[in-house]
Amino acid sequence: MKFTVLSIFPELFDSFRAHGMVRRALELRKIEMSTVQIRDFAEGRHRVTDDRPYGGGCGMVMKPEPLAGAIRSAKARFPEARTILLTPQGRLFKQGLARQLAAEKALILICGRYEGVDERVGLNLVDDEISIGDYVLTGGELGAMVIMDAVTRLVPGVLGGEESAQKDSFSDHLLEHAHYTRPREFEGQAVPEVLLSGNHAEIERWRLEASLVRTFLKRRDLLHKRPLSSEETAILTRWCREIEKIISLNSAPGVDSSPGAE
Ligand code: 4FV
Repeated sequence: MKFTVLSIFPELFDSFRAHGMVRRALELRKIEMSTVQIRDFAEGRHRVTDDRPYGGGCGMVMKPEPLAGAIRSAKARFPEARTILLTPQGRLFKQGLARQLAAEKALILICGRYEGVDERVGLNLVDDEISIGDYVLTGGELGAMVIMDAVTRLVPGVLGGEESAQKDSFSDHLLEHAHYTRPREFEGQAVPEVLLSGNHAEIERWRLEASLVRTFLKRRDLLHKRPLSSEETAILTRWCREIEKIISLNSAPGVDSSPGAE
């Protein structure tokens, strides 16, 4: 995977590429990452990259010419690259999109600044507009880092044996189960016995149920989107039975506990 990042603050990526998994992926040559100073494509002594908005209003807009120059120079180096503009108007970045992008050979990530970039850039030179969330940032650089981080860990060979993207949260639209490590007892809280049992089938069952519980409690919307495996159906059915038993045994007198009663 070859990343090219276009920004007026390319130095922002120096620390990002020098630490952790991204650094290792660069060292293993699993990814390449180059930054382009958009100002290098701006005219004039001051290499201006922004200007006042037509129609008035506050703030400045990123000029089309320097951006177009930077995009075309990056495309000349990586003709197969997908060009992505980071913008709140883009489609929301999620694990599924990360998997799609990880299948590309090269990505050109365009980082806007100011109030945004001239609309004609998006219309003619951009394949995808992506947002990392419904909030407004001062620049697209953090979005570019989010995408590069999430995509890099999906590049085969980047995550070592002990790590795997297969069992990620959202990899199957379930939140990940709880994780524990030493010590066995921390401030009076013990690690669930099953995890110390060495019984891998039991441990897998516990982890699946833990994921289902978490997803049910924290992100029920995810459960509505995915087909249930027979094992998951069995787990949820057992919960329903237990909940119905509790209701039938303990519901306050006079409360209509029949299924469907509000
Ligand atoms: C953003 C987002 C974002 C908008 C104007 C940069 C800013 C400024 N990018 N997801 N949310 N971008 O807020 O990706 O140019």
